Amino acid sequence: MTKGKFITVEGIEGVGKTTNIDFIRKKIDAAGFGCEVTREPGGTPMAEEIRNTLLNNRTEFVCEETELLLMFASRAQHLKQFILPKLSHGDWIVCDRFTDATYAYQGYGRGQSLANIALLENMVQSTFRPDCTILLDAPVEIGLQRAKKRGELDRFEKENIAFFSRVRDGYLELAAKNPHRYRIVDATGAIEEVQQQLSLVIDALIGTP
Ligand code: Z5A
Repeated sequence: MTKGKFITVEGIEGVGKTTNIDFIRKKIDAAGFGCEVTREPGGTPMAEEIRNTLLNNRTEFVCEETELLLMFASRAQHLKQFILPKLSHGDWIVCDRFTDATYAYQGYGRGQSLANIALLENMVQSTFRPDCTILLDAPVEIGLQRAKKRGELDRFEKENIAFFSRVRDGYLELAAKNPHRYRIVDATGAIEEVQQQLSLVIDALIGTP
């Protein structure tokens, strides 16, 4: 059986990851591949418990190293319990955020060492990397306006514009460093316009062995 493809969807909050992932899944399904949708942090019962620990609002100060290590603890569980077995079974996986989010948020956003993140990435993933990373990109003000419409904000969503600007710039730098893997989609326009661009990206992936 051919190994499935691992597609990650990234971007700042509110750019439309959740909205567009179902569209991507339907296109892959229509091409005749099994497709699973998952997310990070989370994706298995234990990893979802770690997600709650990470996202819950709390009065206790959260140490940056604790946040970074919990992201990778959740990822290790998700990768070994869910992602790798599904891919070897031939399924495609669309994942709402993965390790690029750690570089963007904990690295560029919080200022944690990118070299330490790379060490943890190699420890948890060895050489495993996404086949394609779709970066939904929009100005921070647009993303935050859309995210706020949804109601109560989690611990990350309460960060300020300067933080999200660093995260967005970080993603764009990661995309520039990894052009073979990244596809940037302009997420500023209407949903139909965004999905036209996504169609081209997914069609190209489906057509690639
Ligand atoms: N995090 C981290 O720090 N490090 C890591 O390694 C990982 C994660 C993996 C949880 O992520 C948090 O964890 C996240 C980063 C951190 N921080 N935050 N905040 P998450 O992915 O679960 O949560 P999120 O980023 O907050 O996702 P989101 O806010 O749900 O955004 P979204 O999925 O990109 O947006 P959406 O829900 O699809 O759309 C938002 C609204 O906009 C909704 O009402 C849509 O109908 C609307 N929308 C979407 N597209 C459009 C267009 N094109 N036009 C108009 N309106 C639109």
